[in-house]
Amino acid sequence: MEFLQLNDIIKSSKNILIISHINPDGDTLGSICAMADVIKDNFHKECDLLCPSRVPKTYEFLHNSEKIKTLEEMDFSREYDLVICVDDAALDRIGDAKTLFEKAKCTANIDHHKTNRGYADINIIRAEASSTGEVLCEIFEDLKLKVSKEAASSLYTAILTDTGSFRFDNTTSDSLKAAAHLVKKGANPSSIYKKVYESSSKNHVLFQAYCISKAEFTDEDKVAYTTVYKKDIEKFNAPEDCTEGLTEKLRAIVTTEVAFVAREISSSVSKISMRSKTADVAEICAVFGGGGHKLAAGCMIKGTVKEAVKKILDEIRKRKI
Ligand SMILES: [Mn+2]
Repeated sequence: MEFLQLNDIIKSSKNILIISHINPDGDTLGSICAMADVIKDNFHKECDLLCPSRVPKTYEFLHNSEKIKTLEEMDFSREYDLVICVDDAALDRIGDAKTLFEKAKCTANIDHHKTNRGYADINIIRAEASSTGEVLCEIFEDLKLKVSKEAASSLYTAILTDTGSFRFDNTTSDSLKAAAHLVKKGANPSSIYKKVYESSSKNHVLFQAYCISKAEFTDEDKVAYTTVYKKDIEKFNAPEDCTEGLTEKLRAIVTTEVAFVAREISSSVSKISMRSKTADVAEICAVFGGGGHKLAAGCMIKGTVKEAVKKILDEIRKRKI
């Protein structure tokens, strides 16, 4: 039903903007890049792509990535016929791009976060899907839209990264089926794997090793966490996305139940990234206005890194993990 609505609104819209979330990952970027290809190949329309933060170098290999605009490059007086939010659990996930969303004649929201409340005119939210990439596969297949090799590679990247290379508990037969389908369409698993996971800079790896070496373990080692300060990032000359994958490394320890990384954003704001083996960390992050998935969530906390760590530990202990 919503699929047809989306199909019709794409058909009747002259100008379309597709927006990823801030601090983008492979799912949101792979999904917006694939959408642009699919809309171009099937509806013969060029879409504008917008990422409200810098695109990590790792994802520059995605087809259309060079077309992704920054907020500075956008014309904010423009009224789009259609604005599509992709993998954006809530409107604050698109940052200042909200202005363009609010001005649009019609809006769509394609996502897989269970916390997504459906803030657009057309909402396609599949909480059971591993990734937004997987949701898009379902939409494109249902609407019988042509998916090129390039779009298939972007969608494969989206599913691969959100499932942690098909290892996380969100990996279902549907995600594997979607991935198989994309490989049939020309996505190359080994080449994409190398581009995503084996292209880190030396500084990035050394920085993560440093963060792990200073990790703290509490509550009989059930809780593992580390802290990341601006000065350390500068010292290692680490890239913007230097903490990507760090929390998973702490969760990989056999005794860990809950892992988190507290990163200094400014002197009064800290960013928390949480992972767990079974506990619902989305619920903990929601206490601070954040969200995500049961086993992978995040939030921003007002306070220094030290204060943020204390607040998170308090919430974890309240739940007797
Ligand atoms: Mn996602």
